[in-house]
Amino acid sequence: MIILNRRHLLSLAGASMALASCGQGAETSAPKITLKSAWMRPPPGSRDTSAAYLVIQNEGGADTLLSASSPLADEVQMHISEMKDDVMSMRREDAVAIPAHGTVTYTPGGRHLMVFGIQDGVKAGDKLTLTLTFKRAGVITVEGVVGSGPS
Ligand SMILES: [Cu+2]
Repeated sequence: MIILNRRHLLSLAGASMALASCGQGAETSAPKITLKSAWMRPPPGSRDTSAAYLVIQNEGGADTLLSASSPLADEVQMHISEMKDDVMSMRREDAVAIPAHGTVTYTPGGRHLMVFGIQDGVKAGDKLTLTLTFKRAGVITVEGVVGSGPS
């Protein structure tokens, strides 16, 4: 015989209610995505290429990041840096899985958004707008900064 104390019984009741309210369960429930901590390094010298970073937080079902863009640049690509035979290299990702109830972090040394064709005069302190398109959640925009880290 299994004896549960009152506290366990209450938490079990809470869990089953939460499952019931999910309806179809975590796999098929709608993604609930929040973008935060967006920033981009100022393009060095006369170059018009840089890298941008952000945190993709998902409190719902699984989704897929399909593309990114910014009004201050011609093109934004999803990239990932990898260490292979002591050499750091990067490759483009066409789609990035966003797990259910998970977080995907774009940070220096790992995943980054490669920003091409940055407009002249973009400098530290400027506002950064990034627009990400997800398979299920659609288009989501986040405001950030140009600088040495998230504001
Ligand atoms: Cu890159």
